[in-house]
Amino acid sequence: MKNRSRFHRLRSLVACLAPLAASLYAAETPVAPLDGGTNSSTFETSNEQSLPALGWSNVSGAARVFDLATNGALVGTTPYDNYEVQHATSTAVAANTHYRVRVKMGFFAGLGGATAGYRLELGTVNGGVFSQIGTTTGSVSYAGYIGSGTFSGNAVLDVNTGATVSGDALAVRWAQTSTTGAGTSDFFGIDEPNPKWSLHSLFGNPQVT
Ligand SMILES: [Ca+2]
Repeated sequence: MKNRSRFHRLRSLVACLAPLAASLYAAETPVAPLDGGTNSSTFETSNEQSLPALGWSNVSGAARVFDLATNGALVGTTPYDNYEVQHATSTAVAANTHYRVRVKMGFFAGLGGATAGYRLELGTVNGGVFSQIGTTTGSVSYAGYIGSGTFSGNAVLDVNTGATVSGDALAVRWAQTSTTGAGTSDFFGIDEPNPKWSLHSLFGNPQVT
């Protein structure tokens, strides 16, 4: 009887904790200023701006904010050339925190046929030096014209920090690492970069949405 009673108490405790876990899943806060609403995230500038612009800078190659279409995005300056960009945020890295970085990707091209590789990183910047916390890579195949709002893929990076962190400002890096090249879609780039943080959950990280 005693063991059965303990079992019931444990089951009640789990039932009580479930809503708490659900609320932790939902509690994601944007990393300013990449909040999904400012032009640093949306690139809706109604013009073309070479980097550095809107807090973004070139790491390698050359890129630009391009909004001479319905939807603005951040793309390379030279067709097919690989490039890497960075945004140093105004938010310091925190200990024991879950970060999720999302970015949409696509091609400023009417011509199909390309598959492009990418690398997405979260890190910190101190004195211009980038220190990586986490990274993910993948590839995206052409699905339509990003200028009219058709995205070809999404990247999601999940990172958990430990008990000790630098306290430096968070930074997001994204790179085009490969492309099919001439005769296929050019100008592969990003839109709506939107890193968020949430508390660690004892029940695992939230599902990708
Ligand atoms: Ca946009």
